[in-house]
Amino acid sequence: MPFTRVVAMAGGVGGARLAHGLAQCLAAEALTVIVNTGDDFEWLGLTLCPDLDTVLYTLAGIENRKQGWGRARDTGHVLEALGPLGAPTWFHVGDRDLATHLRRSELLWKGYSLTEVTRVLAQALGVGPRVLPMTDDELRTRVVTPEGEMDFQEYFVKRACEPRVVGFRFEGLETAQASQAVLEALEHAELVVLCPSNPYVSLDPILSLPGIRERVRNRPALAVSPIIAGAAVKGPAAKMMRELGLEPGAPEIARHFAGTVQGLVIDTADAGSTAEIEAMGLRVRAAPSLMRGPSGRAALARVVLDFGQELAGGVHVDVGDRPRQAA
Ligand code: FO1
Repeated sequence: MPFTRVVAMAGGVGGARLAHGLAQCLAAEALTVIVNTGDDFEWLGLTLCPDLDTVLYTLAGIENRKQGWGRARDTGHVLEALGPLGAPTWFHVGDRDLATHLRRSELLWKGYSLTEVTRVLAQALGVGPRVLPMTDDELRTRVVTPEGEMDFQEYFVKRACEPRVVGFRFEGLETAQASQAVLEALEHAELVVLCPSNPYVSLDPILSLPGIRERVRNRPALAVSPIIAGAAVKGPAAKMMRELGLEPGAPEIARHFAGTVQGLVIDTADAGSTAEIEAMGLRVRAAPSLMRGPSGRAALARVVLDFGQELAGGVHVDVGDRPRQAA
């Protein structure tokens, strides 16, 4: 029997790619993707949700493949015109991408929740799986550095991840609540997948919301390591780990998620760490995890679903590709 209720948790590019792989293997209504909103920020008065957009564009097949974020075939006329007007131009918003930010901000101004707005955008873009922001409240990831705290996008884009990381703070965590839709999806999940996103700034904001980690613990759940042979496929995860005094590698990712998930998918390059990770009480599956192109995403998704089936202790699940429904 195929899975009918899989919940994936994702940040930006790596998470979006595995979500797309899962979408190729599951019926659209069988997949819910819960997305980090800790990277969200205000840009020229508009609300930008970079991880939500990366997931939406990737599931819609309209992402900029080279960058992983932003839209394919975008142009930069607005940004070019903004410079001489004295506006900040370090965050590269393309013209087509801007349309998403305008529409989202308009609907938020009208009083719709981020969950509702995301549903509208997903439908408009032809995205089949359900995409949920982790919360409708404001929670912002702040990066703690020796220079002081900074907004995530200031650290990530403006400063190109150069400042040394001392820690992270999720501003708003005292009051933010996971949305009802997120809590319900987790309660009914047959399998929870922590996608290969940055553990500290993409997945931890989601897992830190009240009620989320407990629900994940109570379901069959696995994580996919974003670190291959000591390096991050994309982004600053490995650099952050070194600066936090941790050794970048699959065992450290295992330590981070032990107690939350029961299984870890690691790259075949890290298969030598299997025994060390198993000693932490986790089950391990080694597989090629680089996700080259849509077929590489689907291949990793099949491994994840097969392993998930084993963790769920169920009978064999058919995890073969299904014909794609949307673009
Ligand atoms: N990342 C960059 O490295 N530089 C950019 O100028 C940039 C612009 C941008 C615009 C829209 C969007 O949705 C994402 C954008 N990103 C950019 C990516 C974003 O900062 C990161 O993907 C995440 O926040 C980390 O997951």
